[in-house]
Amino acid sequence: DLTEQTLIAVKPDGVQRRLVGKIIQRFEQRGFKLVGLKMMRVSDDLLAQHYCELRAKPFYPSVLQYMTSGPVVVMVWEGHNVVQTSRSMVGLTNPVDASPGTVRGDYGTHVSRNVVHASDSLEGAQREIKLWFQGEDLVTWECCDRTSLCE
Ligand code: YYY
Ligand code: MG
Repeated sequence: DLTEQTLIAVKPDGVQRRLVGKIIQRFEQRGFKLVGLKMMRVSDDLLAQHYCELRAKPFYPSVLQYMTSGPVVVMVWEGHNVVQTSRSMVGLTNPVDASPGTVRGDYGTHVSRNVVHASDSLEGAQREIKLWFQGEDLVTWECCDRTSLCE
């Protein structure tokens, strides 16, 4: 079974700019299944764990400050190769490098305001989903069209 799950989050800039619906729509249209969704303010502690790999980077303090400045919408999407596919749908980290047609290439304004987070590997996705969601907050449901979606 090649079905994977990944964590996608609309960052504070995406929420402020009313892009949540457009971003959800892209993942639905690509054939992925939404299995978790919530809006929340992120605690410093959760964010520090989420971005633990960036601790030594010069931009780390500003990332923490920005990501806690307003609510985020965090989601778990499921489907065949969803981790890699969603990275390509989201585009490169800096919007100046992100191709048009990607979320960051269409909506991103600056590397520090790049609209969305997407897990970068299967292991990363599993770690992040555990961090952001309790198991009982993920919903199992059947797609009526699952045979055409290669779930
Ligand atoms: O996975 P991705 O979000 O594409 O990039 P990361 O290298 O994991 O960095 C996480 C996050 O940090 C990025 O989305 C914006 C911010 N950031 C920044 O503010 N300035 C940089 N020079 C690099 C990253
Ligand atoms: Mg990353």
